[in-house]
Amino acid sequence: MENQSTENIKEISRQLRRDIIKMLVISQSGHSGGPLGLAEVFASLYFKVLNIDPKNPNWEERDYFFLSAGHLAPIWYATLSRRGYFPIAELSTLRKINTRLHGHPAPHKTHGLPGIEIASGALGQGLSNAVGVAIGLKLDKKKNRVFVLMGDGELNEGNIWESMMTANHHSLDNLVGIVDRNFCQIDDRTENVMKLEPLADKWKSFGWNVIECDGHNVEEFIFSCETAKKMKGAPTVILAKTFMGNGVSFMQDDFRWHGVPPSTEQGKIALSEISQTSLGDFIKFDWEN
Ligand SMILES: Cc1ncc(C[n+]2csc(CCOP(=O)(O)OP(=O)(O)O)c2C)c(N)n1
Ligand SMILES: [Mg+2]
Repeated sequence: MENQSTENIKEISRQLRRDIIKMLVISQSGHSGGPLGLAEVFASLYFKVLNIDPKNPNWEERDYFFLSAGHLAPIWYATLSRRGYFPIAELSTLRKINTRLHGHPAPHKTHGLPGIEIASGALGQGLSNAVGVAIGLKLDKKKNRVFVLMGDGELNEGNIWESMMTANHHSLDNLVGIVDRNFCQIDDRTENVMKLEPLADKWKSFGWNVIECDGHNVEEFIFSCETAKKMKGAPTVILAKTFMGNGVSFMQDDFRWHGVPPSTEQGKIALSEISQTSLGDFIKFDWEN
């Protein structure tokens, strides 16, 4: 497990946002809003919380991570490369022909990336995948944990609620769900498309422990994960409040940025708003100084 300080994790979060903007400006295709809103969550998971070994992605003792909402791939790709799963320069191949950085994630064995266990993109399936693995680990008396990240709009999928029941039925205290609670989805605010509130009460009524936190506050999010790990007898969900497009003023909290990339001009502004870090960019545009 990497054990970075919270200050370093904040620095890494800024770098991940820069990476996302650059990947999307280059590809001119892909999702901006959700990925930008998850920089602190991914930096905290991969640089503090998860028990993983990037040099040995299939390590038997690893914690499993599933990205159920596969369209959030750009933040996962940026994080995996910064954590050492594959070369950082490869980020410039997002959505290109023959890339391993597909629009939606694919596992290594099907020309995807190391660290990706299963394909996602069809919403609603990741929690079922995670429940299956968590049951298997329990049967094998293993200590590995299973983390799964879902979008809030994704919770409209009925499949999610079936696996919520299953996780409770099997007392899966080795399972941690994380919901990206940004109140936005593909074409409107979540509460206009399909009302989710009172969301915490719904998870509780399905037998889950519920932790609510600020998904942009690294200390709070890490504390929530550590608390979730200690819970016994039932699965835990972390409802992480985030803002779509966080860090870029003209994208912030605006569902219209769900699935479009910034133009070059917009990318320039975005990068100027996301401060430089000391970690180093994978590409410098000619308009950067
Ligand atoms: C089964 C299925 N239905 C519909 C879609 C199309 N779709 C992609 S993302 C999305 C909205 C997801 O909302 P949310 O999980 O909140 O993600 P965010 O907009 O916050 O990034 C939809 C409906 C899909 N990918 N899979
Ligand atoms: Mg959402």
